[in-house]
Amino acid sequence: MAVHIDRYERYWMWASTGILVLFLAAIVLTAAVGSAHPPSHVETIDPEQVGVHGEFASPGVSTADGRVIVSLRAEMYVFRPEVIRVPAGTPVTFRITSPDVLHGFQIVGTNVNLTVAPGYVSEATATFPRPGEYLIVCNEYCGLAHHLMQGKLIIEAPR
Ligand SMILES: [Cu+2]
Repeated sequence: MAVHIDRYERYWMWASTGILVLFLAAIVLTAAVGSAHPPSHVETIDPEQVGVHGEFASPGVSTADGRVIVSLRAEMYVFRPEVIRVPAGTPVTFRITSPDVLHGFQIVGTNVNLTVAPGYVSEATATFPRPGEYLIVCNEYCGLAHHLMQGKLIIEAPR
């Protein structure tokens, strides 16, 4: 006994299956060709040890094999260091964590925008082609003086 499926119902079944296949193919294609991946960088840290030892106890700019690494602490209500100086035209990796509550790290006018959660290290890499200055703001409400929490990124001409 054959099940009767209405012609239009059959069309829509094929169409919806086709759309699913198309969307799956788009995910596979962007992952393989465009290197688009879901955020999976998970690095944990003991928030009580952040200010005691390790790179976040003495945050700042360091250089390792041609890469510039900026270690930062976001805490109520300041970024440490408050002023960051990096060279133009070099990839800069920002590594940031929090010893207290949730903060944000947004370099205004760029696509660097990280959520800074205690217990985790957030990381982003960006290259700044021209010398200049950027404002850094905390964009997660972190307490009464949240609106005062800001920093400055200075891009210097390479020497
Ligand atoms: Cu804040």
